Amino acid sequence: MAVRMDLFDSPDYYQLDELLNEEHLMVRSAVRDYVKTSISPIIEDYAQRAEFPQQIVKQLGDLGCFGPTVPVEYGGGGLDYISYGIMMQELERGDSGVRSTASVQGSLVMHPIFAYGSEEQKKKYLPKLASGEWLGCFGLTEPNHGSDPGGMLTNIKDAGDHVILNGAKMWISNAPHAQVAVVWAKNEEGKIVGVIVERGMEGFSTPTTHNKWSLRASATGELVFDNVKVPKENILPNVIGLKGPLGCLSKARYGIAWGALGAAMDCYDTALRYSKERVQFGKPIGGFQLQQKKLAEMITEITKAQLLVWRLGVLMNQGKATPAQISMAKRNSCEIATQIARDARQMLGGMGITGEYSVMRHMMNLESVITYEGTHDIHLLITGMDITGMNAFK
Ligand code: TGC
Ligand code: FAD
Repeated sequence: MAVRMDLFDSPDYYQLDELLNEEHLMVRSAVRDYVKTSISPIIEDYAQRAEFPQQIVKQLGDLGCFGPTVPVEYGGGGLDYISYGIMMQELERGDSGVRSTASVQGSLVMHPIFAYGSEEQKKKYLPKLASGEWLGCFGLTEPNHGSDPGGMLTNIKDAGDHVILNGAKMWISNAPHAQVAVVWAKNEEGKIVGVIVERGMEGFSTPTTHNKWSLRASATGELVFDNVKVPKENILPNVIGLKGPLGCLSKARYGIAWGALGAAMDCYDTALRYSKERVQFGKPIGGFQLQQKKLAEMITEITKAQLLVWRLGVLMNQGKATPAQISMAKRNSCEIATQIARDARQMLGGMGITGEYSVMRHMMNLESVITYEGTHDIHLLITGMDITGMNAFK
């Protein structure tokens, strides 16, 4: 079953396009065209079958969606953070799983290699990851350490010219198809380090996670390390401690703040169009006050969130955005997108539960998006700690 023809028209209630430069608009137009022609026609089928559309890896690489802020000399796009945000918004407008593929590759795999890697590591991995020749994944979460990654048990032990890696990661996006994994593990001093693990290393396996009702077109898996011999040259030399993975999460959370908004915009646009076409009691349902309330609240929240992520993008470009500011935007976009998807689904009545429209898929996807990269509650506590100076986590 294919989703209906993609008629998406982006809401711009406060003329925010005037805040974008020519490069931003070109990026948006290229990614929007790609989503309309290559994602919307196929994504519903893949989601229904719970299958990852592997062809998108090369396509996203060709389009420049992997590592857009990484310098051109390493295969990245050399673009600014607003362009990166717009890309994530447009991809997630199509499907959160497609955006996930790009966020993981760019922010969680290429970024740590770029920011913390040796020159040899950068030259070896970044161009292949940027082009989509290789797919990467990021292993932080463990079965018993999700919100509290600092307690991780995965570990490395020194064995001369290599280390021995043991442990397990779970809920890892892209894992079943990845050639490369950036894995966070404790060394013998109990300090967290990043290790690049390649498919084919003996003792390394990536079992698929089945039975998801969310992000069905994104492949999720485990990373299992059973005495894996990893050459020491695969350890990221320039970072130690939890700030390594958390620094990557800041980049990815920024992308999600824009991305979840894309899903919200698609749900709003779909509900608005439907409300003008669907007639009950002799008039379009958009003429009833209760439906207008939903639409009016959706566009208000979308407009507020658009302003928030745009300003955050400016701060990112200036190197001034704080992790707590990023948390606020990630949390807000996920919250409003989840609510908008639920309201849009109701506005579509029975049709809203079918794959004929994108809203139920977005609604289910957003349950993952509001959970991964730090849950809704964790981001609230980050804001709470930032404004009070008191830590309510522990
Ligand atoms: P805490 O003591 O607060 O911090 C440890 C060190 O890290 C620094 N730091 C950050 N650095 C950069 N960016 C950030 N966002 C940072 N947040 C903290 C901090 O300054 C400190 O540095 P230093 O030099 O003093 O050592 O750490 P904690 O153990 O108390 O934990 C804090 C907490 C709970 C906020 C954090 O661990 C957290 O964010 N938990 C949520 C876990 C999470 O987000 N996991 C995501 C897994 S990856 C994923 O979900 C990918 S989905 C991808 C997709 O498909 O799109
Ligand atoms: P828990 O940490 O067990 O939390 C359970 C509940 O307790 C939550 O509501 C949480 O908010 C709450 N809670 C926890 N601590 C506190 C506290 N101190 N105070 C108040 N409430 C608290 N991880 C990766 O490393 N790489 C990936 O690529 C990746 N991809 C993912 C893809 C999908 C589809 C999903 C669902 C997850 C993915 N994750 C990934 C894992 C994700 O980051 C974690 O699921 C998330 O961080 C939450 O961890 P948890 O599931 O263990 O929940």
